[in-house]
Formats: sequence, structure tokens, C-alpha cells
Amino acid sequence: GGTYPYAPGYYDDGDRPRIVTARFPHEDSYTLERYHATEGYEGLRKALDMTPAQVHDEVRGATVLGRGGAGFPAGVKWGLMPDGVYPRYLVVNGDESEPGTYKDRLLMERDPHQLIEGCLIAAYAVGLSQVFLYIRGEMPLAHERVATALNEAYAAGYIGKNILGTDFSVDIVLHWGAGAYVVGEETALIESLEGNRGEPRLKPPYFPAAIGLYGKPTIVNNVETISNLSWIMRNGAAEYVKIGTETSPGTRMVAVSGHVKRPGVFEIVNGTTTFRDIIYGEEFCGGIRGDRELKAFVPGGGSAPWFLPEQLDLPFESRPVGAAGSMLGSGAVMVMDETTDVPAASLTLVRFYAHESCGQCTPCREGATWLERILDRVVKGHGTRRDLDMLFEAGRTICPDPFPHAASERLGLEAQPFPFKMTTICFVGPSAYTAIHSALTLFPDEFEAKVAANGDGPAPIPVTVGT
Ligand code: L3W
Repeated sequence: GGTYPYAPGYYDDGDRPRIVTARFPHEDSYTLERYHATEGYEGLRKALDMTPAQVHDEVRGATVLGRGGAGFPAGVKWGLMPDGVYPRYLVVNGDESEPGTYKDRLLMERDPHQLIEGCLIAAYAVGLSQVFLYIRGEMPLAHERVATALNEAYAAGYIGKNILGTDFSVDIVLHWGAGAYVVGEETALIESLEGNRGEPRLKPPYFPAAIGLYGKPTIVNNVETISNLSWIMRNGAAEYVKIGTETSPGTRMVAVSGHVKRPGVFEIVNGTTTFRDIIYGEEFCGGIRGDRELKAFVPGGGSAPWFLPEQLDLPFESRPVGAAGSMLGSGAVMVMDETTDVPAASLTLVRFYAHESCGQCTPCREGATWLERILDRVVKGHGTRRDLDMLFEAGRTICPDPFPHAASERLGLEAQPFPFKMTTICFVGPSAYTAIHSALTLFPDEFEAKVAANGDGPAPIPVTVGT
């Protein structure tokens, strides 16, 4: 266990509904004692009084959109497991590593019993008896708190054989990751759990729901998604959908970093809270540090296309590609003020993805590294105009149709439909290009200024394919 040199703040002020962070203000929010004093395990008791199908219906009715990035509804995902195939598994993805994202860590550190109760509710609903909790290796406190909570829950009869005197039995295994971003991708996580290299599997045709861990039906859900289940069982889906909007019900954990006065994690109402509220609202980030101007922001984790100040009034919605024209992925907002060196900021992101490429797909392994090297040259003032073209060319080998973003129209770019084309198995490669694509198309002058002194550079070498 231990503490962190940098502990992100969680801010509780302001009058708004709390679903997953309701216990956070208590110093001892992670203990079984506090959990019992605050309706803990009541959701499980309610679930056990219902049939599994009724519990599943309740979760389906709540439209809990997956909080890991894709926004796929949990209730629908559970229903995609083939009938009658056992054993089946629940894997909880706590391998949070998306740049700017640090919400699941707080949920594991501050309310581990809420997560465990959610696992039990899910296990009961879909008829499984084995859960794997996969926690990122760099989160020792989360690991310690979840491990302690698991031991407490076993001792109290919430986990194990004949839970609360019923014939429902579940085991929960804790697994500690070893520091690879790509293992947050669900099939790479499954490979890692099986003891293999953490490399994503091709999907489609086979999604984990049909063929997952050890070749068996497997549900992979994010920590925050599962953490909503206790509240839903206690209060009912009907109450849940009253919060937020019809397409994005409930709340969302948002982690804000960068040039704001108060970076931290906030539980916001889904679908109605705007980026302006989040960045400038007094109950959230309170504005840009030093009251400077906002230059751009990344709305949904490092993989998402960037937004400009003109997109501030868009609501935060748990949809993969909203009307907003960007993905709002993992709930991480990264804010850049007017002093930001945009090419350097995009290099920081590109470097991350290039470093984290698992190497399985050539376009990502080679392409992301090319992007990093070329951009590094540009940022250091050694690049030419040809390098800027090459960034697009190399990027297009990974992702021929980059994400649409709301600035497309303003810039005269054609909006691209989702899903975009990509030449890789998973999203790591395209994510490396997204940051560059956004930065280059939104702020071309900043790149031009870095290369102006060096001229056009060598002419492109003609390439003939297939001879
Ligand atoms: C059965 C079908 N299951 C889809 C399931 C699928 C998965 C879920 C969503 O990417 C995003 C990515 C990152 N039968 C199914 C089916 N499913 N069709 O639904 O699937 P998919 O492919 O849309 O997305 P994904 O692979 O889950 C996740 C983005 O998140 N991202 C990364 C976030 C990282 C973190 C973190 O570090 N914690 O959250 C950031 O935005 O780029 O777009 O379960 O099996 N026919």
C-alpha cells in the first residue's frame, strides 16, 4: 500500500445528485462499517429477493451506458451471452490508464464495497459464479483497499458459498496488472488474465460476451459501470432514468486536468452538464488558471479529438460519438490555455501511444513511432513543411478516416461517419493519430511557425506499390 505524490482532488461542493460518490465525503468511506451505515449491501439483498431475469431487466431499464469509453449499454451487453453456456465470467476492468483518466481509481480506493456489491448483483443477474477484478498495477492503494474489502465481504458472508443464506455462490479473484495501457482493451485484458502477452484479439467476429476468458462467455464491464448497480437496485431503474437525459441517464465521473484552477474528479449529471459548466463552474473547476483564455480541450480522454472554445456549450453525454462530434470516452477532460504550445502538447500524447503500442499491428507499431519521431523533430525546430505532410500520410496508414470533430464544418473538412476506418486491431494506433490530426487541423499556424525557417524539405519519394 502507500500514498501518491500526486493525489487528485475529489470535490463534493455544489448541489447535484450523487450516485457513485455519495460516501466519498466520509473519511472512512472504504470500510465495511461505513458501508453498512449507508445502505451498504441493501442492493444485493433486494436483488436476491428478485429473480435473476428481473434484476437484469432493472439494469437494462436503467440504460447504464458503459463508462469505459465505448458507451455500450451494460444491460444489453449482458444479454449477448449465449444461453446455456457455462462457466461464464464477469471481468471488471480496473486497468484505468487512458491519459487524463483517474476516476475508477477513486472509486476503488474510496468505495470498494460498492464495487464488490455491483459485481455480486451482476453475477446474480447473469448466472455466473466467478468474477475477476483486474486492477492497474500502479494503483497500490486501490489494490490494498479492494483486497481488504474482499476479505471483509468474504468474512461477512457476502462473497463465497451460499451468499446470505441463499443458494447463490460467487468467488471474486483480484488480479494486479503489470503496467500496459493496451491491457485496458478488453480482449488484451483477457489475454493478460490467461497469462499471455497483453495483445488485443480481433473483434468482430467473436466478442467476449460469446467467446472470452478461457474461451467462455465473458462480460467485461468498467469499474464505474459496475459501481452504479447498487444504487440502481436500491432505488430502481425508474429513479435512475430521472437523472440525466433519456439517451444519457444517471451521472458520470469526470476527471479534469490541465490549466484549470481546480483540477480533480467530479460526479456530474449526465447529458445536461456542459463543458462550460465543468471548466468554468464554481462547483467544478472554477475557470482557467490565472484567468487566461481557453485555447482547446480534449473532451474524453487522450484518444478523443480535441474541441475548441466554440464547443464549450455542448453537454457531456455518455455516447461514443455524440452530436458533439467527438467521443466522450473515458470521462477525462484535458484543458489547454492560451499559453499552450500545441505541437508540444500533441507530442506528449503521441509519445504515450507510441510507447504503449503492443507491437502486434504493423501500422501502429511502426506508424505511431514514425509520428512520434517526425513530430519530435518539428517540435525541436528541425522539421520542414514536408514533415507536416508526412504526419498526415503516416497517420492515414493507421486511420484512413480520422474521427469527425465539431470543427470539421468550420474548417471545411468533410465530416466522417463513425465508425471510422482503421488498419489496426484496437484503438491504440488511431489514438496516436487523433491528437496529431486534431492539433494539425485546428492549429496549422503553430506547426507552420515551427518549420518555417527550414523550408519545404526534400520532395516526396515516389512509391510504387506491387511491383
Ligand atoms: C457482443 C457485439 N458484444 C460491441 C461490446 C464489446 C465491448 C463493448 C464496446 O473500446 C473505447 C475505445 C477507446 N456482440 C458487440 C459487443 N460489443 N459489439 O461492447 O465495444 P467497442 O468495440 O465499441 O469498444 P471498446 O473496445 O470497448 C473502448 C476508448 O474507449 N477510450 C479508452 C478508454 C480507456 C479507459 C481506461 O483507461 N480506463 O477507459 C477512450 O476514450 O478509444 O473507443 O465490451 O465487447 N456485436
